[in-house]
Amino acid sequence: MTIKQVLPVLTLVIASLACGAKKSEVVIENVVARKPPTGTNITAVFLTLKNNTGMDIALVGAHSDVANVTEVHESYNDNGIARMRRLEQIPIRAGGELVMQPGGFHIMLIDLKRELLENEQIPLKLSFSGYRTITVPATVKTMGGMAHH
Ligand SMILES: [Cu+2]
Repeated sequence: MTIKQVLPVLTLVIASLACGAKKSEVVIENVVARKPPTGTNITAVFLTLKNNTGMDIALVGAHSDVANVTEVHESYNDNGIARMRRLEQIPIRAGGELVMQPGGFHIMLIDLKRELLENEQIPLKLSFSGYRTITVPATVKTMGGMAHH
């Protein structure tokens, strides 16, 4: 076999291994904590979550050691005014995806205990109903315009 013949085979093997590892799992990616503007002690975390468990689950809570209070939030538009509210849970169907992004779902870090540094990784613990608790690293990044609380 030439290298040109081997490479596609290798790629397939690696792809199927990666899929195998993610089977029956909750997969969380792109976990970013917005670097709070100077003088503020509140910020939001965004992420993408894929429910590959084959069961309906729900995100029911979050915790991070860097904040005194961590809440699951949703941004919404109230007659042209951007507001947020706390959610008791966010259901994620079997095979479904939860996208947390500016203007929508997010995790709110309230009353930060210390400054967050650019590119620092902070641990974020996510609690579910129907699934085990997961801790993922959130990378602190400066992000463009989103309304404050
Ligand atoms: Cu919020």
